[in-house]
Amino acid sequence: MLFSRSAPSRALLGGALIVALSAGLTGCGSEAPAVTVDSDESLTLIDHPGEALEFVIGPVDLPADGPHIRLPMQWAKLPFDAYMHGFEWEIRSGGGEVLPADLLHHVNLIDPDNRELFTPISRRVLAAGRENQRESIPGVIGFPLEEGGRMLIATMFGNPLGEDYADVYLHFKLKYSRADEGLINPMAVYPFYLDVMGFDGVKDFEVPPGHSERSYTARPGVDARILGIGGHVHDYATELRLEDATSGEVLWRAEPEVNEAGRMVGVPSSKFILQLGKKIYKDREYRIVVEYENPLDVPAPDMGMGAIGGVVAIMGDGEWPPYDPNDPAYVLDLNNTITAPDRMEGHGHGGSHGHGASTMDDMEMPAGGEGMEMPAAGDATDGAPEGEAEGTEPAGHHPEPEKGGGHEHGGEEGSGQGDG
Ligand SMILES: [Cu+2]
Repeated sequence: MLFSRSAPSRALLGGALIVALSAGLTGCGSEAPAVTVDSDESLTLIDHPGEALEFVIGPVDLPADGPHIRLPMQWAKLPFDAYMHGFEWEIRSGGGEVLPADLLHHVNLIDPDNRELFTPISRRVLAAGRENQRESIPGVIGFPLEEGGRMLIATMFGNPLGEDYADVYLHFKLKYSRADEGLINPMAVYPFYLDVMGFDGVKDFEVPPGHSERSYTARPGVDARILGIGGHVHDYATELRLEDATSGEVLWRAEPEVNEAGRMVGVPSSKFILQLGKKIYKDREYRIVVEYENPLDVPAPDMGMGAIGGVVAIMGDGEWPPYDPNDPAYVLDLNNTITAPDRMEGHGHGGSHGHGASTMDDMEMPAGGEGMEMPAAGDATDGAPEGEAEGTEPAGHHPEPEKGGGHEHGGEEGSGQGDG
């Protein structure tokens, strides 16, 4: 579904729809963070009727080679029911001039009112960065957006260019079709996300010399069919796969692409829509596995990651499990997500491991689609985190938890590219 660039109506949707978060967290206990909704002039929502909802985020000033600038988390409230079919974004000046895409580090959309497929944390809707400026899925499928639905938006700018930029805005368009506007609605699909490090804490880990692997096992919250899948790894990864933890059957396997220099370029993605998807069942366990072969005699400089993102359709009359606002994992994750702007940036990405382009930002879908990354909702029917991390690395190599921030892919940093 190509995005046709007709003249925007620039119908501003008004302050009531445009809200931002002034994160009022109620401690760090087991209560869900209280989210204070406030008006905020740094986020504007523009509807391009029948085409796209555009978030305009900014302005920020970005000094040459300056530090990453993470904006406070923002909220948008969706103005109507629709199906999302992809996105595209641009960086522009206040005067409308298109600026280099390098000025965006990443932007992540999170739906706090739905959960992930495999884990009880809030739904990762999409992650975009320098490597994926546009993604789309065929018009016959779409991610349902609900009127009044809340979308958390985490934006990080960066300026690796040797030149100052001032008055910089992100223009992010969610491409949509209105529900009930056609003869039939698209088939609903949902994003999902699974990480070898589980769903809380940092997402990168030390990669020792030689062979190592990491895995994580979890159950989906509903029977589903995987329609598209992609992944994200760092240098020296040799394989990323998703398998049935009981039978060992491999549902998806990818070997990362490397360039002449041996650096990771990306993870090939796959789509299964023509086979009606790879079925996964809520009473079965699935394991994500990443393998590394580090040729150095020291730990890999960029550390390691292993994550899968894709889209699923619910099977039969199954229902996505509701999120549990009191689930400790949900609470912890949302707290981490909301407070991320206040925390230190992590080691960032070395720029060598093809981030956005590779990880869940890279969902290829049929019909010439460019792919869309959408993590999905989850599992944990009884509220407790169900997965088990199974790193095979020597113990004691986990980076410090969250605080000093490694990357927070699952949550916050889905697609970021690095500090280069
Ligand atoms: Cu990474």
